[in-house]
Formats: sequence, C-alpha cells, structure tokens
Amino acid sequence: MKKLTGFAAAFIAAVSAAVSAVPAVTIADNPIVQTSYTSDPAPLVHDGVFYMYTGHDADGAKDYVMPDWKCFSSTDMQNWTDHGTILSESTFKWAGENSAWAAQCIERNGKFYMYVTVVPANGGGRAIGVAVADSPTGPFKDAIGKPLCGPDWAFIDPTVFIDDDGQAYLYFGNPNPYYVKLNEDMISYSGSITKVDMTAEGFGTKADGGRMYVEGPWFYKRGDMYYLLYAANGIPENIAYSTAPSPTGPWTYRGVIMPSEGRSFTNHCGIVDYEGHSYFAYHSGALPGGSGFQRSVCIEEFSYNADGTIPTIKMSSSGPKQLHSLDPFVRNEAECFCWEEGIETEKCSEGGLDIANIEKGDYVKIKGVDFAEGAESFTASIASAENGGSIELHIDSPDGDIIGVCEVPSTGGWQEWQEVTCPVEISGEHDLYMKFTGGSGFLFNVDWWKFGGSGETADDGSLYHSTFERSADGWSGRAGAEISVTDEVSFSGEKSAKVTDRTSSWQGIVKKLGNAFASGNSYSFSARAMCPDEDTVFHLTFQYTEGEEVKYTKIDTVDAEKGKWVQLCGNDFGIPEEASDMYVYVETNSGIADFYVDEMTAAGEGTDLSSPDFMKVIRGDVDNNGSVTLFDLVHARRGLTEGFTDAYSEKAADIDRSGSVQVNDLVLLQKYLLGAVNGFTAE
Ligand code: FUB
Repeated sequence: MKKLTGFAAAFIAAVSAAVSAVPAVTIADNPIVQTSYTSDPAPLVHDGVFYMYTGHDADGAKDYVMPDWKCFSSTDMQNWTDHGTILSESTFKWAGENSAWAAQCIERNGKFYMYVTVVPANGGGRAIGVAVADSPTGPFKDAIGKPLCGPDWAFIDPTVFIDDDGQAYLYFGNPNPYYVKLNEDMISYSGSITKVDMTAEGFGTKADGGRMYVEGPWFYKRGDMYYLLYAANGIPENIAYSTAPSPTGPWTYRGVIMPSEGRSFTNHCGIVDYEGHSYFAYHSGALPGGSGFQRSVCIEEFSYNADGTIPTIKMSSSGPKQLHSLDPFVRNEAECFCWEEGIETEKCSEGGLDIANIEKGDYVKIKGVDFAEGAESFTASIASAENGGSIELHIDSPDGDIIGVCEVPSTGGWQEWQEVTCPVEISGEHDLYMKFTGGSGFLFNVDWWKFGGSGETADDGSLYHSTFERSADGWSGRAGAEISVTDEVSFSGEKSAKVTDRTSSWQGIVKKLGNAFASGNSYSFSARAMCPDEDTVFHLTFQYTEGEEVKYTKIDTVDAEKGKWVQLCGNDFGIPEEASDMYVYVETNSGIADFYVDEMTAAGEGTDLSSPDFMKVIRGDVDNNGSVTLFDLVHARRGLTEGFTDAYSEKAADIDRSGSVQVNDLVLLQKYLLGAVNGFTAE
C-alpha cells in the first residue's frame, strides 16, 4: 500500500474537525498489516508459529483487484513477520488475472496445501485450485495444473479441515455452501460435490426471509462439535455460524458472532487456538484509505462460552494482548513489527525480506521489547544506494525518549549490506520505535537488528542460553505440541517452559539452529527437563536434513523420576558434514504427559555444559531435586568428608559462594533448615 502519509492525509481529511481529539492512528495494533491491503484471513498454527494467510487488495482499486496471496506470522500476536507474496494467481497457468480471491492453507504429512479461489481464463465461472509446498511459507506450486472443483460461479472461498478419522473436507460456496470429501492425497476427491440444504433451522432467516449464509465459510471441529462460520445477511455482511454433530450436518443456526461494521461491505473470518488462547480473524476497512476493496486483516482474542458457543466479538484497534515480550538480544528481522508508517517490505538478497522505500519521518513500532537489566549497544544490517541517514531509537511512542541514534552511511547499493552499531542506554520493557531520518528521497533499507548489553542471556560464552525468564527465546512446540512460558515451576530463576497438548511422544519443544552452528563442527548441548506426573525417559534430539532426507540423532537420553529435574547433556556433539536445516528438541521416549524444560544451553566445542559454570544451581539443593531439605544437609556432610559425586552437588553445597565447600557452609545450611535464617545471603 506504501506510504501511509497518503492514507494519513485521507484519514485526516475525513476527520478534520476532530483530528486533534482522535487518538493517533499510529498507536493502533489492528489491522495486523499496514504495508499492503490484506483480505480474507486464513490462520494456521504450525510448529508453534501462528501463520496468517491473506488475500491482497490492490491500492486504489474500485473492484476486487486481487493478484496474489500473502503470509505473515507471529509468536506473540502483536509483532508480525512479513513473508511476502507466497502464491500468485500466475502460478495457476489456467487462471485469469486479478482473480485471487479467498484461500486457506492446511498441513498434511509435512506438505502444505493451499486451496484458492480463481477464475479460469477459459471462462465458465470461478474455480477452486490447489497449490502445494514443503514449507508453510512456500514456494507453492500448482498441484494438479487444473481446477480441483469447478468452474462454477458458485465455487468460491474454500475452507478445509481434516477430521480425527483422517477424512478431509472442503467446504466452499456463494450463495450456498457446498462440500466435498478430499482424498488422502489432498489434491483429488471422492464422491460428488454436495450442495448443503439451507434450512431455516440450519442457516437462520434474514429480514427478507432468505437464509443468513452468503459466503466465506470457515469449517472446523472443537470437542465433538463441528462449526461452520460464514459471512452472512447480505450487504453489509456480518459473521454468523451454525454447528452440527457431524461434519456434514444437520446444521443448527447459532447466531451472529461479529455484527457488520468497519467500512468493508464484506467480512470473512477464520478461527484458531494458539498457546491456549482462541483467536478470531476477520477483515475490515479500518486502515486509513480502507474500503470494501481496500480491506485489512485484523484479529481479536475471545473465549468460548462454557457450552461451546461463540460470544459476540467486536472489532477493536488494539487486537489481542501480547503473549510474550520480544527478546532484543537476538537477531530480529526488520520485517517483523507491530505497526509501521511509510515503509514497504521487499525481497532481501540475504534471504527473507527487508524493509525498504524508507523516507524521512517513517518508522516501525516493535511492541513489548524486554531490555531486561539493560542494553548498551544497537546493531543493524543496513544498505543504501543513496546517502543513508540515521535510525533514531525512541521508546514508548514515535516521539518518545531517544535511547540512541545510529548513523547509516551509503553502502553503494540497496542490497549491499553493512552492519552499523551505536551505543544505547535502556532497561526494562518498552515499545521500541525505530524512526528514520535523513535527507529527501529513499534513505536506506534494513535487513535485521539486535541489541547488546548486560540484559543478554548468553553472557557466559554460550551460543544460546534459554532461561525462559523473559521469553520463549525462539523455542516452539514441536509437531503440534504447545509451549508456554510459566512460573508454575522452574529449574532455576522464576520460570520455565511448559510443553502441553501432546498426542505423541515425539511432540516436544524445539529450536531451529541459526547461522552460529556450522555443519562439520562440534558443539555442546544441554537441557533440563522434568515431568511432574510420571517417570519419563527424556531425549535431547538433533534433527537435520541431508540431501532430501530428514535425519534424527539422540544427543542424550536420561531416565527421570516423576517430579525430578534431570540434565540432558551432550558435550562436543558432532554435526554431520552435509547437515542443513538443523534443530534441537526435547521429546520423551513414550507417553504424552506435559513436561517442563529450563536452562537450555548450547556452546562451542570443548565446553563442558555439565560444569558448574553453566549451571544455575539452587543453593542448598545438594541432592539436586529442586528443593532444600534435611537430606541436602546429609548429602553436604557426606560430600565434605568423602568428596562430592558431581559438580552440581558441590556448587549447591557452597552456600557462601566462596568457591569451595567448608564447615561454615554446613552451618549456614543447618541454620536455614532450622528456620534461624530465611534464606542465604549473597557472598
Ligand atoms: O475477496 C474476494 C471475496 O470477498 C471473497 O472471496 C469473499 O469471501 C469476500 O470476502
């Protein structure tokens, strides 16, 4: 959409009388995308990431001018990473122009299937096409080279769902819903396309006596109930829904979820659960310049009623609450933000996207950045074919306090990348605004950024050291498991990561290894794990791709008693020469019980991660069971006289942190156990 300055002008004109009283558009966090107009949202949760697939409404169009589909992702529900155009109508050689209407993507057996609406160039109506990819962000290719369903003018807006018995269903249609049973290959179907009988009981009654259903179905199951949500009631559309005890009915009309509002005469929804929260995605014309043909995807959090019905949901400009704060001490992609004004995104020569077409006064907002104990430096990868400019780092508002300014030189090209660094001073959690200044014209592009300083987690020489005190630190649920940062238990500090919603033992918690890990080299890996409900065998596993094949190697395997923390540790683990696309994860040998992990660490070759230097030890917990009891005193006495059996016990028994265990440590421990002191004072 480029240049919110243009739309800001329109917006200001529209509300000129009250402009000073109107909250600045810049503080809104809904719609989730501002760099282009997006429509027809289709959410997908995969491997701990919330993906949002959208249509794309062309700027200034007076009709549906929709050339392609885009994808955005988030792990905190406020900052969204732009993955760009992931599928275009031109991929379907049989499709006409500007016909890329609503779509939905689903994963099956490691492949991603995107069902789309397009108009075949040869006429005959609209049609449902299907594209396939190996990753959620593509590249997608036409799976069958022809329409899957259609052509037929009624065949628009596919929604797809795989039932518990493995049967996949595709619903679609305007002004009537249709369904068809997909085969397991997801690119063909069995039986005929069935037109749903729209009874008044199933689909409600409008004021004019017709049925409520119009288009844009979203089909899914929750518990034993099947849900069909849809755009309803004619123009302007609202979102209503029906439920059924089986995937094909009989349907019962349940009422309106989202009344019509928001400057778009259509609406289109998607619903999904993520990290224990329920989210409702829709579109409106809320972005300045917005209309029925310049729509924008928004999202709201909601809770189901106890009987499974869906409450009325109102459009908001704030969107859902942020799930985790953002860690500024790791590389953050510039195309991940909560809000922007004036910038665009484009393909980056280094992979992914960069932010571009930046002019003086433009900015990006990154929400909920946790600088913890403090950041001291800021580094960004920038490129400029012109004179560069500077990045002003403001906190809490675009004109808030400046915590640092980074000068950006010319680098000789818009894709000639160079790192710039400047000092900053900031601690605690803030919204970060990167405001760009300089001369006239385009200033520079930004690929990524990160802060350095005492708040960094990896200040011990490790390649990562995830304590979960501030964020999930790039860990996510593996293969459908969910993870959350929790203060229910911890190995050290206040928090750990909890792994839930497992239906298989290999579902656990996973982290993708970045550029710091090279194939052919050796690294040390460690993780702490605990299952509160049953004895468990934990694996710390390394996953990589060699050629076309995905391979798995156990770094370490440890038996854990119910409720006891164990360490999984593999020092100097060799990464195979040809390995790419590498991950580490914690899984269990069997069972699907929830478990917790903490203190996930990786370091270079020669690092002993079982050494006390890499341990967050609970002082006094000499038997390493997570609590301090009389047994610890017994263990400490025995250690002092006979020698300690392991490094953890010795460090835990060194109560005064003098570097060695002596009699006064036992005295301090005894005093604590007798209640004479409330805790251990710092050394
Ligand atoms: O985006 C084009 C059409 O508008 C969709 O296919 C409908 O659901 C409506 O949102």
